[in-house]
Amino acid sequence: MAPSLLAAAGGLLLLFSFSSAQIRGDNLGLSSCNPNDGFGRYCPTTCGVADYMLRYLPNVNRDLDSMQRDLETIANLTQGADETVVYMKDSVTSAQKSGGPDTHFKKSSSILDDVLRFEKTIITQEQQIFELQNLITSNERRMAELKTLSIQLQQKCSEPCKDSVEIQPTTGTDCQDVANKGATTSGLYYVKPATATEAFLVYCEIDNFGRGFTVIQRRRDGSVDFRKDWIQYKNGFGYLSPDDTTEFWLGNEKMHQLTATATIPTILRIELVDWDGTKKYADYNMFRIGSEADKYRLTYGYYFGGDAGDAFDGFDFGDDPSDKFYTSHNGMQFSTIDQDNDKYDGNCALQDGSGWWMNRCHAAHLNGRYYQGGRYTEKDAGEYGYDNGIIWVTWHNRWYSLKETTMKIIPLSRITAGGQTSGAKQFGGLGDS
Ligand SMILES: [Ca+2]
Repeated sequence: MAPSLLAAAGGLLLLFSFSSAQIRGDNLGLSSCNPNDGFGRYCPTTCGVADYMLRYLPNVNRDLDSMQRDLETIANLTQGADETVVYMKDSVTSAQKSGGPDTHFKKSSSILDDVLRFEKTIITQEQQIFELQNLITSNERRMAELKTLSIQLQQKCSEPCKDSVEIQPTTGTDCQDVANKGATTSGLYYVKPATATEAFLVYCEIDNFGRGFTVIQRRRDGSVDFRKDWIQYKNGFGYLSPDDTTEFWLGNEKMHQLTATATIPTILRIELVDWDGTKKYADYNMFRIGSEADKYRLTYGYYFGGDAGDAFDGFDFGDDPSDKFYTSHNGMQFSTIDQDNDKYDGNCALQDGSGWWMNRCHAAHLNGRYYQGGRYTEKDAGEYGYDNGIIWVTWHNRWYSLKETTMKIIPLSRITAGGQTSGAKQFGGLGDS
């Protein structure tokens, strides 16, 4: 029994050290997985799988280590038993060798003691074996569970991940191009501006006039945290949805590609909804986002109209005569919590927890923190206590955070020709077109 147990223990040790080595091997490289939460709502990402594995690994490794220790203990005990057997054999031999009945009696009682001790050892070992068997069973069960989970994950990820999201077949350089090609439904489309190396997904808002707005920013319920770093603002974050139900930032690089190469002037339309459900808008002509080398600088020609007022031009808060100058946004570079490109001693983006074309700092701030109900105070604003909500100060003051925002672009020609009178009225129908 002892040798076979040893063999079994050895086999188990081998088996488990092999499995644990394998899992640890898989772990290599995954720990440096760079999370990218851009638009991956419907399929588990590589990072998601890695996170999942990493969460499981420590427990499994711990269990394996503890099993290994138990097995070593058992191996040691078995060796002890072997030694006892050898000792007993020796005792018997020496008893046989020595003569005299008296010595025989002494020897036999000593052998009896040894037998009793040995029996005790056996009982202890049996107990240990029983416990070990339980441990093995529970570990086997756990391994089986892990295998099932891993198979489930594999099944989820092996085929090209099938999103239930409908992506429209028409493609173009932007949403107006898509609409020009006959697309009439708002939804998700692939577009590829002239300088883009690959097509990317956008939400196109296509109205009854055949106008195709490319949506570049959407806030609606605070479900996405807009406190992101430079890379995230560059690549975009949040979620695109075919029914316009989610929040996102399309990404500075894509916004640059969409606007910088346009041959006709681009209109930026900003649509805002407050907590009473009132909707207002502001249009800017010749809207352009610079390259990353120029820190995605915002420029526009002029305020083109709207009923929300021209907050991009700055605002006189009454604190200082320079207020308006230092809160205007035209010509400002983009700043994030980790990249300070503003006109202020500190980092506006860090203090306000957002990414935006900060001056010193803002009169418009559509990537601000989401405040349910709208009204907030310096105290609510956290560590720095500055106005950090979703602000359009020519409509509501800076301690009022808007409920919904949309930033979308369209060629100027489509605003002025056909459906031009529908500017404000059309916005009245936001969401039901
Ligand atoms: Ca600064």
